[in-house]
Amino acid sequence: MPDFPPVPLTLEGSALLHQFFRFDWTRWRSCAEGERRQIAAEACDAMRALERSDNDAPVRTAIYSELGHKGDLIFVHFRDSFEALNQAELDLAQTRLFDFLTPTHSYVSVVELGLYESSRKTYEAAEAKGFEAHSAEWNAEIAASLARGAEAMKPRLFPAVPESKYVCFYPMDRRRGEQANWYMVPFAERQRMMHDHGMIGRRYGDQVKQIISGSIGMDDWEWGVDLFAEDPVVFKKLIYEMRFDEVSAVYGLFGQFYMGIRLPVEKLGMWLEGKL
Ligand code: 76R
Repeated sequence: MPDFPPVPLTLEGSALLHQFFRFDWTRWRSCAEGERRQIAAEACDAMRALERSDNDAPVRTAIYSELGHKGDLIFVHFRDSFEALNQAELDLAQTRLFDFLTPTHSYVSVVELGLYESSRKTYEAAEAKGFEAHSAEWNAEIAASLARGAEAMKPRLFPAVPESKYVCFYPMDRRRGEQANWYMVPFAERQRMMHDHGMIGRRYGDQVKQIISGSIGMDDWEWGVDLFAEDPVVFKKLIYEMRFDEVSAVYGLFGQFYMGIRLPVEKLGMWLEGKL
């Protein structure tokens, strides 16, 4: 087998921020009704601007009503750069509604397409041309291949936030234990396992939209998993089935799970009155 770098090539796209907040219902209810109405109207205007850049533009910030004790509201922001992402965070912080929100969690990551299949082809093609790994010609060959891939994959690298009713988010790692260590597994083995993973996933393709974001060096876990669906039970079925898949069964480590119900901006006012 050719001797190529162990790290698969990846393509990166949108910068992602997930924000999780607890809403201070007690303080909210103690506000005068007129003031509540004003704050809600102002928040809806701010959220409308965050949600889309204009009326016909795709969703770039989505709000979710969070289930369970972990929090009350989830804000998911997709932006073209980390500056734009931070600006969205700052814009939200300028609203008076923000005074009622306490962060419970957040997650920073970047949309990542892992290229196990094409990495091998790219590395092999560079080797066939006689380029030594990490030499100037080799770097140029890899960069050109990645640039072609980024162009072809643009819609997947810079997706809209899917408008599905439910979101499921959780962070995960690949195990680095004494017995099972993903990062010591030969490339071809990992490629095979990722292929099997993709085949299971594909069967759910019409029911679930997955967006994988990488967060190595950005947040506390290695990946963020976003699943979007119209039926929340599909999350359970898909994730359950994947638990039996080698790559999850042996190498998957999971953080906390968060589930939310989509709250289009038009419904934020109702939500603030305690109605979904
Ligand atoms: O992006 C692609 O469609 C290509 C195939 C593919 C890759 C490279 C793919 C397909 N995934 C990829 C990468 Mn995935 N995925 C998860 C989880 O709970 C668990 O056990 C795991 C959490 C789910 C539910 C899921 C769903 N995937 C990854 C990576 C990066 C790892 C790396 O590079 O080492 C992680 C961490 C990860 C985790 N995956 C799919 C799905 C689904 C539904 C698909 C099919 C998508 C489709 O074809 O529409």
